Amino acid sequence: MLRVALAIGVLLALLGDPWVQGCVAPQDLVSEMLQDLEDSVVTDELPNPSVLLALNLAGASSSPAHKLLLQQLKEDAVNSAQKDMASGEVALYVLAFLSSCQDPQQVEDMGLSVDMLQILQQETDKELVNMDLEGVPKTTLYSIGLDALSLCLAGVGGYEEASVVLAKQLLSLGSQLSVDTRAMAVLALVCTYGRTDLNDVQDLLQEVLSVVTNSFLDEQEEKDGLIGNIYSMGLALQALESAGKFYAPREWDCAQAFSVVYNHHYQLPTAIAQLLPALVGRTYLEAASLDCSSSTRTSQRLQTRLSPKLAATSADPITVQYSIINELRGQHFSFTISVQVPDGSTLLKVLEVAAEEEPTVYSFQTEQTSWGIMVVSIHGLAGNEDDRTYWKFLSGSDALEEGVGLYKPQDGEHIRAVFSTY
Ligand code: B12
Repeated sequence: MLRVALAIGVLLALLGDPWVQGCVAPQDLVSEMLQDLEDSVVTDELPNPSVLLALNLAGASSSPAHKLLLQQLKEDAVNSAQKDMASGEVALYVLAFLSSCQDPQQVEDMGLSVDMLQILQQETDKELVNMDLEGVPKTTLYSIGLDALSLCLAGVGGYEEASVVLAKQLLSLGSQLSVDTRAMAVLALVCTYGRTDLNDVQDLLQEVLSVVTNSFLDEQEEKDGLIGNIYSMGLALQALESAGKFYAPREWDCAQAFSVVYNHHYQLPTAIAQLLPALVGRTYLEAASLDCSSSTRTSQRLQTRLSPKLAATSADPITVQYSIINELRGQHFSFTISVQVPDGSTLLKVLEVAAEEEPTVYSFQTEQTSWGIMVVSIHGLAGNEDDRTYWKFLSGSDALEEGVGLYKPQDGEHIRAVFSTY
């Protein structure tokens, strides 16, 4: 087994250089990612619209997994869009349906029908009203980006207003906004720029698109290809691929940016789903203009993968300090515990062991989301969308770039969960 792994390692090293030459990823990598996305479609989990969107953009629309996922999303849409979905979620469903050549105004399942565009317009209005009254959206600016993009691609009203709000926020908040939020906004603004007839709106969008895309290029130059972190690269690449004319005549060294993502092994389906379109030279902007009659998937999945056993965790225990801190709401508290877990454990294991050892202090609750397990409550204190609070995880003073289900602490590390606002 070790010999096979070494042989693959040598092969990958030999293949390494040519991979980075162009700005379309090697077919083996694309096939592997497509397979991971298809494998993520299972009957008993929440359907993920980003995965369907990515499958469609990558031309993989004829598999049983694609069919099942489309069916699951329709079922979910007719059952919960009207009562349970926030604007960004509705927007993602609209993108997924558009990219499957399904009419989002008439999503049907089990004799029920729902107009997702009408719901999207209503939910976007609520975001903008909140923005007007409170200075912050009902959910997030990221979601307003998704809303504006979906409305624009669907060709219905409301996207110009949302785009202008976004553009002004981008100008005033600049790099205080995450790369993910700015990249999603770029996609929305590029779409609006292409559709609006209003000259003053076009001028504003042109200015903002130039500022934001140039800031991405600056960051890429400073950080050897990285824009934000490895999980924002998918959207950042899509933004730069779609907005070339706004940073022209400046050139984009796309190979440098692509090399960053080739050096990381993405596992989470949502991370892969945001990245894969960019790796095949596509962006979310093409979601409504795909030819659904043909599926272009040609290559076979990379047959030999490194055995997961090679990455298996050893049983040696490590010690992790874990603190929970609330200095924000109600009764303030701060507790710290030292926990032993096997080396290679995820942070979730640390939280579980702490909760087993002192349940009255460290008990916590989680929710399954498109990015995996999110911690929603600790010590009886829950994050709340209305007052924009959540449990933020830090190592020392650095915010973690992964959730508890993925992040693996080191021996001696001090993890802090701090009740925060966003
Ligand atoms: C907005 C946002 C948040 C908001 C969500 C608030 C809200 N009500 O919408 C807040 C501030 C709470 C948040 C928190 C965190 N986030 Co966040 N978030 C995002 C962002 C920018 C957009 C997500 C979104 O709205 N999608 C659209 C909606 C329609 O889709 P959705 O699936 O319904 O969205 C839900 C999930 O995305 C979930 N969520 C948001 N962040 C995270 C992170 C993790 C690990 C999980 C499991 C779930 C989750 O909240 C959304 C709303 O319910 C993404 C960027 C991206 N590229 O996707 C980062 C992103 C998903 N977040 C990330 C991270 C790291 C975190 C934190 C772990 C940061 C920290 N150090 O504490 C925490 C989660 C901690 C915990 N308690 O478990 C990473 C995840 C990377 C990874 N490998 O898992 C991303 C990709 C940003 C990045 N590039 O680093 N986040």
